[in-house]
Amino acid sequence: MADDLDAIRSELDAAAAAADTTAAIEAVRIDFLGRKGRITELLKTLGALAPDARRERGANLNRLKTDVESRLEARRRSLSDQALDQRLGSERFDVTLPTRPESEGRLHPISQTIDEVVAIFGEMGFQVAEGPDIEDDWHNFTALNIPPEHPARQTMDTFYLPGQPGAPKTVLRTHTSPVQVRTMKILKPPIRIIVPGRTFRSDSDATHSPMFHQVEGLLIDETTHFGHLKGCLIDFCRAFFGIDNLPVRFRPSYFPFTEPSAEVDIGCSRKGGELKIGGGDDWLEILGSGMVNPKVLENCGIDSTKYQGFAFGMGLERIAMLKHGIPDLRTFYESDLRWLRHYGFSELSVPSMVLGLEP
Ligand code: 2NL
Repeated sequence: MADDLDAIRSELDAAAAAADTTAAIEAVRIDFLGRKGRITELLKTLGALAPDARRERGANLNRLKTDVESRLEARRRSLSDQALDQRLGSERFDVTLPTRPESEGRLHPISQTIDEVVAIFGEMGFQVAEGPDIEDDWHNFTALNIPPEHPARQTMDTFYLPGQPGAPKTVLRTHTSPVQVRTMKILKPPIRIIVPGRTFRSDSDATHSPMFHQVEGLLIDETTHFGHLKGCLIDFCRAFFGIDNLPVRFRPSYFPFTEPSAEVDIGCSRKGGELKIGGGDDWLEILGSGMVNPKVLENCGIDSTKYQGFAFGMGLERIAMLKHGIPDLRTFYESDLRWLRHYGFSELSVPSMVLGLEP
């Protein structure tokens, strides 16, 4: 009786070996195990046997059935391995080929300088704040203790927008300070922010553009004092210009929004008309600063008997020109691609002066 099963087994071996597509393998499966398949038909005859014979024949048939399944599965796997080997043998991929040329864009020196300044103050715990280019008179001037008769308010310095009758006067912000004003009105101290952004003044010549960029900073806490202002700005100047022992000098000055106020100079030399930052016996002004005037704190809803702080501001074009030797302010806004290729920065260049803060 088992002989007929051995015969089926050898027929299976031949059929499986001959099947060289998945469709052919499926046809073999149907031939043996399908609803009218040869093994299926044999299983149907079991009922006619005596119990002992049925048990033995049943076990043999079931073994044969699983053998068919595993034989066909092995055949399927061997076919797909063969197909893969063939692809790997015929397809070639040259990993030594150079990549296709791609043109990499450049970061504008203003964007790069903002990134650098943000990286340095970010290390010191400052956050970046932003606000609108169009401001009302109160946020741009009044809150900052800039009196109505102050020359900065004159039309010759400020772009006034055509107003609506009865509505507050609006201007293109002349500095980024209104963003600090808005932040003080919203946040409770301690406050540590820097505000980079576009600013506007009605002024245009070789060293002034009607649109330019500033970064201002503000730090307010209960015990903040002038020593903190000095330490913070000395660290900034040294990190930004990448010179560890850069001389930094604080020179008394006046701003309506700070008291006392100081201009900050860095050491430089001007030999033979060439400016060199660092050594030498000359000074170069790079930013303005001071302790926030208590009137400004009160205007912004901060208790000036409990809190005090310092603020500073600088022109981004100016510090970018000094650091990178860019001679002409007007070239910043000409969108000349040759200029950008020369003075621009790769997006992959990480602001390196973060390391300048390390001891
Ligand atoms: C400069 C001088 C400065 C500030 C900006 C400021 C802002 C608030 C309160 C107090 Cl909300 N001060 N800003 C303070 C001192 C100097 O800028 O030469 N900028 C180009």
